[in-house]
Amino acid sequence: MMIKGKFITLEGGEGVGKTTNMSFLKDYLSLHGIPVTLTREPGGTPLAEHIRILLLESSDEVITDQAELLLMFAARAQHLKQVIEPALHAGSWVICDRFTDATYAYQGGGRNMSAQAIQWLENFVQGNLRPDLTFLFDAPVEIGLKRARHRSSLDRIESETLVFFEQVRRAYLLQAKLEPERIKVIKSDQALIDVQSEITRFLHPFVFNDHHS
Ligand code: T5A
Repeated sequence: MMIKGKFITLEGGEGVGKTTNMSFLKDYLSLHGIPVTLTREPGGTPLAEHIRILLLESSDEVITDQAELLLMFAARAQHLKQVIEPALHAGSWVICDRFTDATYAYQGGGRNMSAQAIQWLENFVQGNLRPDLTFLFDAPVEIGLKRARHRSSLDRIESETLVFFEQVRRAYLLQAKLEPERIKVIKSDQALIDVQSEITRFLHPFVFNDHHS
């Protein structure tokens, strides 16, 4: 079946503003008559949301790195079949708060899991499906963590060390360097209005080239 919608993902470290800017993106697309589906990872379906709880809740049992990686992809497999692919086939644009770039950054960069293993799972679970456009919200680690801490108590992954989050940030920025066409880096340690004008600068040509051509 042909994919008619576009797949946009929002990425970045903790508290950098992905969720805050999701409604801005939705409003922009809706204003241009584009149907939008909003979703998130890990999560997006009842089963995948259960997996999210398993992943983010602190527990006495230490989750192994391999189990964490496989749970991320188990949630993703369900989410893709139940939500993302049907929406794209129906012509909706999908905006997803985190996707596989987060796996490369957190499990790859943060946990040092092999990129080949992640790539194998990516191909197995997603086939050819990749995001069409990704916004990477980037800010110094301390700023994002401070915002996240201010918003609510920290979950299992948010309670990792600063070194871990520096590795995550480095991995994300490296991905953006390797794929500059798809991944647009948004400087997120500035006022929200400036963050959103940067988003618009990239989103506008994307919408007009792809939707109105
Ligand atoms: N994970 C996920 C993996 O390890 N591997 C994977 O494959 C996937 C998919 C959950 C965790 O799962 C991990 C990564 C995560 O640790 P999540 O729920 O998306 O993923 O995680 P968080 O990053 O924790 O989500 P947050 O909601 O904390 O961060 P956001 O969405 O980036 O930030 P947001 O929008 O909630 O903003 C945080 C606060 O900052 C303020 C907001 O008002 C809010 O209070 N804010 C600003 N303040 C000032 N200036 C600005 N420009 C601001 N922008 C936002």
